Amino acid sequence: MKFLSAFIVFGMLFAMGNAYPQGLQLDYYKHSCPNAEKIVERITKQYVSHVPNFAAGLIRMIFHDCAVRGCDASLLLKPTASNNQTELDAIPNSTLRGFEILEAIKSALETECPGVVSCADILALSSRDASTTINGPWWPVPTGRRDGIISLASEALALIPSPFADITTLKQNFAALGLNTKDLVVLSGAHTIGVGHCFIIRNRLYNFTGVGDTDPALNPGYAAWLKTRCSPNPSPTSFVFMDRITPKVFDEKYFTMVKQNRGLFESDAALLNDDQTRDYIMNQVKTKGSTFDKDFAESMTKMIQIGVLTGTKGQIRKDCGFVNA
Ligand code: HEM
Ligand SMILES: *[C@@H]1O[C@H](CO)[C@@H](O)[C@H](O)[C@H]1NC(C)=O
Ligand SMILES: *[C@@H]1O[C@H](CO)[C@@H](O)[C@H](O)[C@H]1NC(C)=O
Ligand SMILES: CC(=O)N[C@H]1CO[C@H](CO)[C@@H](O)[C@@H]1O
Repeated sequence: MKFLSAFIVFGMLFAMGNAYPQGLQLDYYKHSCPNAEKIVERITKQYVSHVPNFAAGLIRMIFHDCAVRGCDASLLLKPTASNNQTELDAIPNSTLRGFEILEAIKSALETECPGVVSCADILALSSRDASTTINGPWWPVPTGRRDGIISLASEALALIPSPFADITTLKQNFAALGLNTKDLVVLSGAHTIGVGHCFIIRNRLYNFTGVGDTDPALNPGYAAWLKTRCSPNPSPTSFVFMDRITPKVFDEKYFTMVKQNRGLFESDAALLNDDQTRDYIMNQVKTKGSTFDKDFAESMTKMIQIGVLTGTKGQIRKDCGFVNA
């Protein structure tokens, strides 16, 4: 009997062809909402081709979602009277951007096929489409995620890695998500696009150990340049690009920055303090043979499957900002 059911399960997997262990599958909405993936792609491209930095916003957002309670769109839940401290209220989320894209997609999909496509899948698909829109890598996005109903600021604060973290802590943060040290260095390469706000590097530039000093791990010439962009009392909106060499291109130049001690955050610089992550960086900056695009696609494929809710778990939210009434 056991043998028979194992045989049936195997047969089913084989017949589906594209089943993923977590219960996701490619083109999950093929019958229930055949245009879903096209709609996500069209709207994402619309926004990202006008404002390429939105790609950075979406790629960061999928990380922050998957890092807390898995990729269940818990990140998108807005504070309510009964829970006024959702993930959105956590400090690391204070600079997220691109929510309007997800709202536009959700609203189009609710018109096309109401109550069918989850917010978690929308975010997973849209962040991939954002990458390809700026000529970044493509990765397969199996779908069938369902949306979570719990979102806690305290968890976001505990689980999203801090820009002040050292290499040991970063490795632990990633291990807790089922991601390894290679994933850590590869996914950090997302900092090839997008910005960092001055208030985050203020102490690194002006008061690293509390005596008015600068982080010695930061290239002095680069520190001097950063100080011209970020004052000791920066406005909350002032920022610099993380990859000053090619700020808007998805390439391996982030690793060149880190190698030259020009990584923006302590967490970027920390990648030089471990044999495996340092070796990876040195290999990417060689003139020939960066494997970054392919590696990024592989690590993203892993990341977007973390802790997903499938089957009868969770729900399909009608409004990504709120649990269904
Ligand atoms: C390794 C641990 C990580 C730390 C400590 C970290 C920290 C940060 C910080 C502090 C910012 C600046 C936010 C701002 O000032 O607006 C940032 C931006 C960003 N992060 Fe990370 N990050 C990490 C890993 C990742 C991963 C795994 C991804 C995605 C795969 C990612 C994607 C991004 C992107 C694209 C931006 C730019 C956002 C924008 O321009 O709107 N980061 N990160
Ligand atoms: C959030 O809720 C708690 C407990 O219900 C309350 O004490 C606090 O004042 C609320 N905070 C805000 C910003 O509304
Ligand atoms: C630098 O840090 C120390 C210790 O945290 C603090 O007492 C001092 O006020 C800071 N100085 C500036 C200029 O922020
Ligand atoms: C995008 C978003 O909702 N950001 C919020 C994140 O948390 C801060 C407080 O830490 C809020 O002020 C932001 O509005």
